[in-house]
Amino acid sequence: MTDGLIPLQRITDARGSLVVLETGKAVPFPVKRTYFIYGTKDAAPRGFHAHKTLDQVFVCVQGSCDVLLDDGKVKKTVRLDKPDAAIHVGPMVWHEMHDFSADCIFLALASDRYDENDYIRKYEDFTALAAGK
Ligand code: T46
Repeated sequence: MTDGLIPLQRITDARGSLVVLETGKAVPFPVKRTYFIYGTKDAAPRGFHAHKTLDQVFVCVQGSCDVLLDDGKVKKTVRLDKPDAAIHVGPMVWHEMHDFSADCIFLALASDRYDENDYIRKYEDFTALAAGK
């Protein structure tokens, strides 16, 4: 479902740190869209969907959150709490983001443009599709 945390190249010098997300290296697809989430209110959870075809890489460039991943068989939670560690979430993985820190900036790199038809937003639809029904 996910290979776990992807270490990102971090270059630190006397001026501070620079972290690299590069297609073909940490990002296993050409990036067509980037978005970020910040200013989360009362750690309100987000996500609660799977994508039919979209590949994404997520990183908390500031702060932290927990990402619950569910492929219909196995559930696991990955904590994102470093600006130099990302996760890859592929198609047909139900994902939820929980416990955002107040300062969290959650960055997403996506393999395609926004398309609401690519979302599976009902968990029962997801489990049926994941089971091949
Ligand atoms: C995901 C998780 C990690 C757009 O118009 N364009 C966009 O590129 C995106 C991402 C969203 N939107 C609209 C759709 C909704 O009206 O922004 C609104 C909020 O989106 P949503 O409720 O889907 O937000 P999250 O945080 O639950 O999910 C988002 C992404 O949508 C999703 O692809 O994997 O972050």
